[in-house]
Amino acid sequence: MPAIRTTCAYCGVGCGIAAQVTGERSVTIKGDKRHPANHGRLCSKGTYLGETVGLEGRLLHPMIGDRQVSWNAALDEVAGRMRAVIAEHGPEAVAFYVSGQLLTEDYYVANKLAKGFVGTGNIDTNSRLCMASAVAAHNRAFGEDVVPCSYADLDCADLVILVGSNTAWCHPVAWQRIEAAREKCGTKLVVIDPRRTETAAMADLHIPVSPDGDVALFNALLDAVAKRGGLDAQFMRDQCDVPDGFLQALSGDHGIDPELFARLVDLVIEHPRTVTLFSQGANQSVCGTDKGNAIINFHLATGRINRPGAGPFSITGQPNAMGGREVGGLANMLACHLGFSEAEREAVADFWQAPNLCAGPGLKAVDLYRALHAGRIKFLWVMATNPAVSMPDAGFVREALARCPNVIVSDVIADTDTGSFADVRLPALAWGEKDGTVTNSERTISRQRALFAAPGEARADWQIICDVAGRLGYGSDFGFQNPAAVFREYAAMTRLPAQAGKALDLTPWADCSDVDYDTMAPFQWGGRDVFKDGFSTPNGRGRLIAVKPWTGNRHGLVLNTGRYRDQWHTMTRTGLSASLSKHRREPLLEVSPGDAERIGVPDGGFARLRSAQGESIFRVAVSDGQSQGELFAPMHFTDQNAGGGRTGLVVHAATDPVSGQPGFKNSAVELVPYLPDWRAFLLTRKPVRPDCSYWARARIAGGWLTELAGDGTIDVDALLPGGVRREVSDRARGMARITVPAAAGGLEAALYVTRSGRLPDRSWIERQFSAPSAKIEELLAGRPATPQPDRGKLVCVCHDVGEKVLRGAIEQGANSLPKLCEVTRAGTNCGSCRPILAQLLAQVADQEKETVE
Ligand SMILES: Nc1nc2c(c(=O)[nH]1)N[C@H]1C(S)=C(S)[C@@H](COP(=O)(O)OP(=O)(O)OC[C@H]3O[C@@H](n4cnc5c(=O)[nH]c(N)nc54)[C@H](O)[C@@H]3O)O[C@H]1N2
Ligand SMILES: Nc1nc2c(c(=O)[nH]1)N[C@H]1C(S)=C(S)[C@@H](COP(=O)(O)OP(=O)(O)OC[C@H]3O[C@@H](n4cnc5c(=O)[nH]c(N)nc54)[C@H](O)[C@@H]3O)O[C@H]1N2
Ligand code: SF4
Ligand SMILES: [Mo]
Repeated sequence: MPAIRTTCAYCGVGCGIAAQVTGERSVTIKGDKRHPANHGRLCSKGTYLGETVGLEGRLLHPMIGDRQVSWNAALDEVAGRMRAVIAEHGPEAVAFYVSGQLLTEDYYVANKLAKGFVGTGNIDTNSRLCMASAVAAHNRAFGEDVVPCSYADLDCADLVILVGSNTAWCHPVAWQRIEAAREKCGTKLVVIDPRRTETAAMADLHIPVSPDGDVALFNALLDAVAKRGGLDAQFMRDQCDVPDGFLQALSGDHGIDPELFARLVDLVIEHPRTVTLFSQGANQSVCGTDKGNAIINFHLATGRINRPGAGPFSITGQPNAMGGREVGGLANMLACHLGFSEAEREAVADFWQAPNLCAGPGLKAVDLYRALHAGRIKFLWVMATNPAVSMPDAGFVREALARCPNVIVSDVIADTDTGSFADVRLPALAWGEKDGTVTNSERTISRQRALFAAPGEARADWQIICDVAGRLGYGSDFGFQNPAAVFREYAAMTRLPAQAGKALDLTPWADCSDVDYDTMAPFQWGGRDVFKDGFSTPNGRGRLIAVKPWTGNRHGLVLNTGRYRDQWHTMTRTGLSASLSKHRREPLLEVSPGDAERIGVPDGGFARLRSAQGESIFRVAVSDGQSQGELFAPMHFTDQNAGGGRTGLVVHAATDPVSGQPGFKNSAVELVPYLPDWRAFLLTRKPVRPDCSYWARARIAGGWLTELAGDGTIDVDALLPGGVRREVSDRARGMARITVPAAAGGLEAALYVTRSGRLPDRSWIERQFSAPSAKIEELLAGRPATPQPDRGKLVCVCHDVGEKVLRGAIEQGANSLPKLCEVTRAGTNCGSCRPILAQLLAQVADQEKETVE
């Protein structure tokens, strides 16, 4: 069988994949060399997609409560509940909360149903948590939500500035492109991030900006560049609207180490071809829209836009965040880049022949859940997102979900934190089964194609929505036969923005055949110079926006949150992969050495993180990448895989006044040490959900590794499966090592507990667990009889190479990245560990320098 060309399930880079189906639910994944986003490259998450396509944990049948029902019964139930709420409370009591992980076709019909037929503006998306500030900044500056850059600009820029973007972890293939440009053309790299991330450690210049200090920084940068004659006066005069006194009002006050700031200004003056790539450190802020405009101002005023290698480049998170923005999935947009003016409403009503077009914008996510909590919304349909985890102040959101009398959840996974609040759960097709289009960060539309038959009774999201629409009496408006039919209608609808002078125009696809759609090759709408004939504003000019530095409160500890390299969001799919689970196994709270000392939380210990919203326990990781007063926690962990590490419970729900996007990266918090009575780890074949104050579970080869900590006595019987046990314990030290041998000679389970001592090395025990026979005596001793070579901390997941092995190779002369990769094979597959390899090289070189001196 030939490989099927499709698109990665994860980030907004939107890499093409060539998938070779090898069995009923198995597939070999390779990068698609012909795809313009990646030219064959993939990161770790894309590479290991094959480990996540099994049916483990899938929701395969419609469920009302805990009862499996037929599709007819489930759809009747959903439509019946919705009709009853509309009849009694009006359409505005109905809300949809959707996701950038839907395909464009799903998104299009959801938006059409909500805004045109149910008549509620209350359809918002998790893109509110992600891209809303960039959208608002684009609309203010360009008159349309358009990203004026392409990945190819990264190849030919002289200077790349990353603002609030951990690109090496979150957009790894875009990062590989930046790396290649640096190697080939000497492109300079600046990273603006409060943390020294792996991305920042690789930069020519890292600016550890204070949380939300970006507007001040970019205003000051523009001021300094202006003073050094770096403005493009002609571009400003001919193509921009500049508010009166704009330049004079810029303050030179940047709050950065003056030496670092001077280096930044020099780099900018010396390198006119500049791309500023920004993501959540910019967007997820109470001043996120202003940050976006401060960045765009800099590009407009210096003419660093609409030319190769230059522009403000907002990079999207989810695979189809962009498609959702295009069809109009945000509550404050109507459809297809149109807003709610009388003329726009009329055009849309006419196009859809909509009986109930909503009157105006609906509620944005945070307000939507407030209305749910207050009982104003009585019906909520959640699709392809997990708000019980990912919304800020998630405890409040859980209360709101619990109060709502009608919660419908469409998901691919049976047990999710949000699903536990559902009255009806609908099984959707997952990546590898669904079929449609996505748009990536650079406006390239690609096909996601099905690799496998639909499992169980799962159905496509667009189909489920149309099925419900039919039951509401709108069958003829939602009678699409396939995703191609939805795409044709959407493409036809883009004549409305095109007629309104906007760039979004897919009308050539309006009458494509099913075959055209099936064979669609990736294409970029708007082209590389989308604004070459002017911006989308009424007068065609770009707008500089006067933005003021953020002056919020800055004392006490603040919590910054974000992502791990190898996990995706709430881990429903990446958490299934043993390879991806190696990188970070627990929710770590990263604390600066000074704060750790002051608060008394040692590395590897535990701490309780508290805020006005809620609290959770984390494992502490002392990190010199953190600045004093700033903590970092991952967003990924959920009730399904951890007790503790629940970041969303702690984050505040303050939002940007323009975009409504939450400020996930700057919450006031407190930290107190937590000293458990005991600590333990457990290896089991089946997943466990222990009852103790802290636990976190990770997938390993052959089963699960669970870390635990708690008070009182540990309930061994609740943790271990039945069967013969072998045990070694030392009551005085509160130490126990228990194994459950398997009949066939392997290991069924093992538990290691201590009250005050050290726990043994996990990696050796883990290997025993996946081996066909286990050395039970050695397992009870907690170590191998003959000492094993210590490979050090795992660095390369793909080729299983540890830090000590790498250091050894460097000392043996593999003193450059290519050499080190060649000798050890590390970094030669997905490339995600290459930043760490580079850091190791630099560290060893520094150490050698010190010894010589
Ligand atoms: N591995 C992985 N990749 C992903 C995802 C994933 O879950 N896992 N999710 C995808 C999605 S949906 C998204 S939105 C993207 C997000 O991609 P990124 O935006 O790169 O990821 P984050 O870790 O959320 O945050 C980026 C950085 O912002 C910094 N930051 C915090 N506050 C500030 C500030 O005030 N100013 C500045 N300049 N920086 C600040 C943080 O320290 C952090 O390093 O990743 C996508 N890719
Ligand atoms: N603290 C903190 N919180 C954050 C962030 C942060 O940086 N810090 N970042 C925010 C950002 S940028 C984002 S994008 C969000 C992401 O947060 P979420 O969207 O809540 O996270 P996911 O785990 O991606 O949720 C997707 C859900 O849809 C299911 N699913 C997957 N594919 C399909 C499908 O095809 N159809 C259906 N119906 N379901 C499917 C998955 O099983 C999963 O339950 O989190 C936000 N929350
Ligand atoms: S960079 Fe990685 S996660 Fe993102 S699309 Fe490409 S392979 Fe997928
Ligand atoms: Mo996102």
